[in-house]
Amino acid sequence: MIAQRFEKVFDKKAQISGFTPGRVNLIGEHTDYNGGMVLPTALPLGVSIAFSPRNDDRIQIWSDKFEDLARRKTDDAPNDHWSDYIVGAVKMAIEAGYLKRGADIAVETNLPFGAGISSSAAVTVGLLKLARDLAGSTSSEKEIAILARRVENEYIGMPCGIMDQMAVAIAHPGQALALDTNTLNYQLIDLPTTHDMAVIHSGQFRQLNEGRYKERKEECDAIKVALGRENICQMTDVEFASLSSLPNTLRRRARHCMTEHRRTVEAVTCLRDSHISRLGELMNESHVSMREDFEITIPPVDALVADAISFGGIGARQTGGGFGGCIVACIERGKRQAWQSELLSKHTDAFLVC
Ligand code: GAF
Repeated sequence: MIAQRFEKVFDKKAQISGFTPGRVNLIGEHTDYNGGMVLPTALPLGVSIAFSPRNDDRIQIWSDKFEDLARRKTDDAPNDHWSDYIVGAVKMAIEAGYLKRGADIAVETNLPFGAGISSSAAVTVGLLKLARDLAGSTSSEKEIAILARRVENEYIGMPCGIMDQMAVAIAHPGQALALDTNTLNYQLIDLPTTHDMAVIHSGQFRQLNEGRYKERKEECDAIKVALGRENICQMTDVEFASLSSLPNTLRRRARHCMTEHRRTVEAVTCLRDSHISRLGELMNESHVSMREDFEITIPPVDALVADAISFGGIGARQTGGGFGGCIVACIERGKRQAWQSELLSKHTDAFLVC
């Protein structure tokens, strides 16, 4: 229990504690910084945080994952330490008026890191929500998600979109968040009870901020300039054709953004109408687009996805930023155990997340 952990580490009671889930994205990848649609769902796994404000500018953070107590300050710059995200969230909580000075914080998580299932968004959103609640502020979950994204964009220097923060702030396990990242309008849709969305880690660990995400973001920025619009996911066929003078690589990136958005819009309808076989096809097409056009998959993940489908999955795809991490597969609940055993016995680096 996180409150007990806090008490043991800091020798006092935490003033507030809570749990924030991780997320898995069912479809709609790299659309969230291009004004497109995303369809993530919350996981039963996540991050528990307990904290108490301090009367000075120190930030002390205990992490079970690192079995370490980090001693930081509210004016610290990021220094590539695991505690950076929490320091950034504390600074943002101060800027938002939720917190006056530093804090003592304990964090426990059962989310694997570098898996593409949003451990960082769960930490930043979780801390900001607790600080908001303790301060008695009426800020909405959407406002919290926007602040948490700013921690990544402005403090960490990771140019991510808004999907992860909105998903972990708003969705609950068993529900998908159909989010239009252009307007931030959303609806929650129940997942089918007949099928599971299995999350399997490929065993290939990745780091989002290692440069390739930024590279894709810059390529999309170049497409935005060429089209003269920010929400390039919503480009028309005519606009896509007008990109013919761009290098082939950029045209493929543009095609992914356009088709992935369209697939995700259709997937929302399929989920609402319980049209699961078509949802599976869209997941498969999404993986092909990430592999061929956006080029963010790696061979071991491609092989895992291919087997997840050939062993009986309705659909499967890499999920998250790319270059390793997890796949998500839609599988009939009754077939799940046999399917999972066969897949994991062939892919010995892979392991079940949930
Ligand atoms: C990462 C980012 F943080 C998200 O904003 C999103 O772009 C995703 O990669 C790719 O869809 O999780």
